Amino acid sequence: MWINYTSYNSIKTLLLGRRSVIVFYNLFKYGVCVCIINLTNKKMKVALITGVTGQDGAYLAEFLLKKGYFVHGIKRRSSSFNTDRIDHLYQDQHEKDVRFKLHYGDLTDSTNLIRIIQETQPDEIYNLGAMSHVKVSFDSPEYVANVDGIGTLRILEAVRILGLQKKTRIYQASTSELYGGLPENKNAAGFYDENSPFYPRSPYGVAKIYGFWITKNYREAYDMFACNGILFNHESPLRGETFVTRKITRAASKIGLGLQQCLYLGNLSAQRDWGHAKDYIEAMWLILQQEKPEDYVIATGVTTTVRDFVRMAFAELGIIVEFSGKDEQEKGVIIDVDEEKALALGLNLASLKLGETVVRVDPKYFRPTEVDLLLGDPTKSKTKLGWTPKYDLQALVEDMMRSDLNLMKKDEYLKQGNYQTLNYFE
Ligand code: NAP
Ligand code: G4F
Repeated sequence: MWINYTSYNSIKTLLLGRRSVIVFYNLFKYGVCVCIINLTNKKMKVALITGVTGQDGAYLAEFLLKKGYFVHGIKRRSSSFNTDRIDHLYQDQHEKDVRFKLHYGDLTDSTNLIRIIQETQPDEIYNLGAMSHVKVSFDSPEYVANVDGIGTLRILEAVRILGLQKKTRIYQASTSELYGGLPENKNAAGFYDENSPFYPRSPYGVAKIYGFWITKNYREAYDMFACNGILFNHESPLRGETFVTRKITRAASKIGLGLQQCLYLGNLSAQRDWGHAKDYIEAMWLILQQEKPEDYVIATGVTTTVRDFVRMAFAELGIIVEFSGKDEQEKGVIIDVDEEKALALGLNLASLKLGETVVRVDPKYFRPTEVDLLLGDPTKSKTKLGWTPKYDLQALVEDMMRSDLNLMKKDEYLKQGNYQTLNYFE
């Protein structure tokens, strides 16, 4: 009100023709004040992240905090600490200016979600919580339907019940698993894009397809700002240890350090479009900053076999692996060693012999139905969102290997000191 009042007075003075220079000066001064006040009083945006303890949740929380958001995260109650990935962000809640708060919750619990959303009044919700392992979804299909499918509905309904449709924007973590890798469903250029048909091949994919459509339906039915990010595989040093890339980078590091003999994998010929999670969480944010709610494919546009990922990971240590044999008999053997590279990393590869087998196939990792190939077309996200990923596959492998080698070196030191270390084999 005082802004209007002062502007009114200044204009009146101007019209009355008294000391017009001073009046202009006043108007300018007040203009500057208004700008400064507007900038400093600009309301802090509030985000709520489900799945904040996961790979993407951790990177997204850090990203939003850097952008000045107040970030609320939902974590599940567990019998031991499950916040490793976000502990560096967490503040003592008694301190001033705390901008990161965790709430106990679960996507299977509507009342809990309604209460958290009511308390936090978020401008943006990122629904990243999920049972996200495709192979495990064959073991617990009902649970995955409840969390990944109906969980999405619970978030959307909570926002509607609370009358927040016009305030709260919702990001739904959809997935390239929706496409199922059927060759005939690719576009003319050989990619999956926003218009490619879906054909999910796992209970996870089927649950996620419900999440996709219910998000789209609520957008159309209730005019909500609810969007799907159809994200292709994205990895990082924070990737869960049982996903194939992390399993490989951890095992390669251990083998290089002499802490493990052999890595057992499933389908080596599967092809994935692998990007870096740090790039992908930025795309999530961009999707919610647009004028209109829409769905976007986030991908690199390059696909690689599991076999080649193995080669790239070992090569980071100076270990050259080649594959021979077929199907279950296929194996990865050391054919060369770059001693200089290894030494520069502080590795002594003397115990590794040429011809030694370091990768074997174990059919227990095969899936009842497999997605053979994924390759996404990021044209829309690059042109409309202005999304520009910083990592290519080589940079991703380097980042993961650097991190896992450091991690495993800690185990090596502990072992040398006769302390016990854990294996965490799957
Ligand atoms: P992630 O590392 O497995 O994290 C999943 C998160 O969901 C964890 O915080 C987990 O909590 C939480 N969660 C699991 N069950 C829950 C429940 N019942 N209620 C509330 N939270 C629950 O997965 P991510 O790689 O970060 O992926 C994030 C999202 O993107 C997921 O929805 C995933 O399906 C989807 N997505 C991932 C990719 C990818 O390549 N990474 C690609 C496309 C889509 P705990 O820590 O307690 O287990
Ligand atoms: O690393 P993965 O388990 O990832 P998958 O199944 O592609 O799913 C991931 O990406 C999806 C996006 O497309 C997400 F929606 C989902 O939440 C998850 O993040 O397996 C990748 C490929 C598969 O073809 C699998 O059969 O690697 C093959 N693979 C071969 N050996 C293996 C293994 N996968 C795992 N996890 N472990 C193995 O030993």
